[in-house]
Amino acid sequence: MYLKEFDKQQLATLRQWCGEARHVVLLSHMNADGDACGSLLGMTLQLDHAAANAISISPILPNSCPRNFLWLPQSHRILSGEKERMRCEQLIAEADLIFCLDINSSSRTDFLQDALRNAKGHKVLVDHHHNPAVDEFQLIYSDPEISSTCEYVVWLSQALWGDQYFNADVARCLYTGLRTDTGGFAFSCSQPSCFEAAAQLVAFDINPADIHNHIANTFTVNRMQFYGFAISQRLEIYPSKQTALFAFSLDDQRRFGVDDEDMEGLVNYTLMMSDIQIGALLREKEGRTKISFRCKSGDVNILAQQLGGGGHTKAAGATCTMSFADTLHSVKKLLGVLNLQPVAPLSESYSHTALHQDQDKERLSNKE
Ligand SMILES: [Mn+2]
Repeated sequence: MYLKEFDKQQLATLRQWCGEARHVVLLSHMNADGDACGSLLGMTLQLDHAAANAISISPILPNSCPRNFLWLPQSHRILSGEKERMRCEQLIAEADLIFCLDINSSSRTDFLQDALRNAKGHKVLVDHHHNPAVDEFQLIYSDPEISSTCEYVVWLSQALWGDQYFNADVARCLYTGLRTDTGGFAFSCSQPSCFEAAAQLVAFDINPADIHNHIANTFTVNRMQFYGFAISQRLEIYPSKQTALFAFSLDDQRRFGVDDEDMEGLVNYTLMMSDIQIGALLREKEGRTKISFRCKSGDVNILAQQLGGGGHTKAAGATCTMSFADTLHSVKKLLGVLNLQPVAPLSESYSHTALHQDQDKERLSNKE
């Protein structure tokens, strides 16, 4: 049975802060993923009981809860910094206890970072990214060896309160982050503790198949057609460098009416090819380009850092304000594929008709 070691004095302090807090805020990062939403809500639901003297408990995301995670218990409580900036900034300023989840620094909260930095309340970090900004928080629970922030919340809340505030809703939230941050228990889960946490959560009679459907089987027709276009027309494959990349201009995205949420996960398709070790995805936005890196071996965090970004060893990202073309040039240079010719994409005209014509020709030549 896994038992994470925690400093007893720090636990006592945090337990006391939770018990005494009048206004609690929970915050996670811009463009929240399953781990951000799951840890935010999993912690909120426990604090509903653990923070017995709290008048308000406010989970906040810089932008809204993604459509994919609106099914999570109590997701309606999540406040959107984008939609209610003044209210969120005021809540952050007035909070006497602030939990920062799945971020390693205030800057990950984007336009809320000044409010967070200036806040007077106790700040507690719970996270699994590298290089936490140690000066910005009074208590730091950070471990890059742990699969997900949701897993961390499992161990931390058990150390704080035992199982008393766990229930099926909490378990659904936390299992979601465990599942999404490990790609369905495929990566970042080499520690047995990840599976032990999952086992404990499943014991609360949650339905993993149901959660899988909520997370994975959510495509719209537009999104599916965009994926077809992406793979046939916008996937550059460089076998000699074991590298593949997608690059989407604003026009590409408008043509199919897709947004960031629709492109979430597409970068992982690069690694579905057995010979590919590193994949990248570039998305042009207004005045900037967002880049995501993934790898099976090696370290893409180093690549992302060279573009001013960061993340994990196997999954990292950056945002560049250069033109889309210049960003693509820089990324290709970093990946060592700048002057290489990618495997030719399937042509637009390579349709069913073209295939039949080829077969007809073949039949004719066979006759001769
Ligand atoms: Mn995470």
